[in-house]
Amino acid sequence: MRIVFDIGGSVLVPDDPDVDFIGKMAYELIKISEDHEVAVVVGGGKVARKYITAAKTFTPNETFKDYIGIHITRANAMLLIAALGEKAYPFVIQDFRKAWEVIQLKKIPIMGGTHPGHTTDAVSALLAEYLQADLLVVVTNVDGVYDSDPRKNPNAKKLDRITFDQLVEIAMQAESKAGGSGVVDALAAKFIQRGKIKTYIVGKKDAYHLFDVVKGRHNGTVVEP
Ligand code: U5P
Repeated sequence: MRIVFDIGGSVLVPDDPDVDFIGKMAYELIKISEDHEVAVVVGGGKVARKYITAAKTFTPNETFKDYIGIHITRANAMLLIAALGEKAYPFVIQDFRKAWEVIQLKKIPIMGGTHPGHTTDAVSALLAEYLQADLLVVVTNVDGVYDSDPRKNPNAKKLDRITFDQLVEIAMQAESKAGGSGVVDALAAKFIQRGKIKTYIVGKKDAYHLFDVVKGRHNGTVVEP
């Protein structure tokens, strides 16, 4: 299989870099890459948001702030590259076509952000579409997609299986309420729907055994037709 991983920045770097987690995930990714083609997109998370908030003091320019966010995603990507050692291409990839080229070299391409105006969720979905990936695995702070925000609603129910259309619907609702229900952002959901990309949305706990996750053994949400 060809598999794209979308690793949330706050999963990798909650406050400080989670060195233990990054090491374990790198180990799993290397194991997976023995049987599959692997590409990874890393987010900026909380650190990016702290920098963007700080920059608000000095500029109202949203595009400028997105560029700051992109820099943070690339710093996080460098950490994963360090953990993957020889198996990773040593530069953060900025172009989907280059990611394809790196896969042909039997190395793992690691991306962060690409252009202002979206998040790394959207980058992951586009990369998966471009590479015609068999599977997109999204690792987020919440352990799957819920019918409402589990951090606010104790009765929120996790959805084991949803369709592409349901994903878009839930992502749009979550975005309009500016709350996280563990779902990818609305633009990414649209790309997943457009590309008909089979997607697993899982939490950090599952990410410790990514090797099992790609085999379908996880507690997250499956998104399929
Ligand atoms: N960002 C972009 N373009 C990208 C990826 C990220 O502008 O392709 C910026 C956004 O401001 C985003 C921030 O909120 O970096 C951190 O990325 P993420 O962790 O939200 O994906």
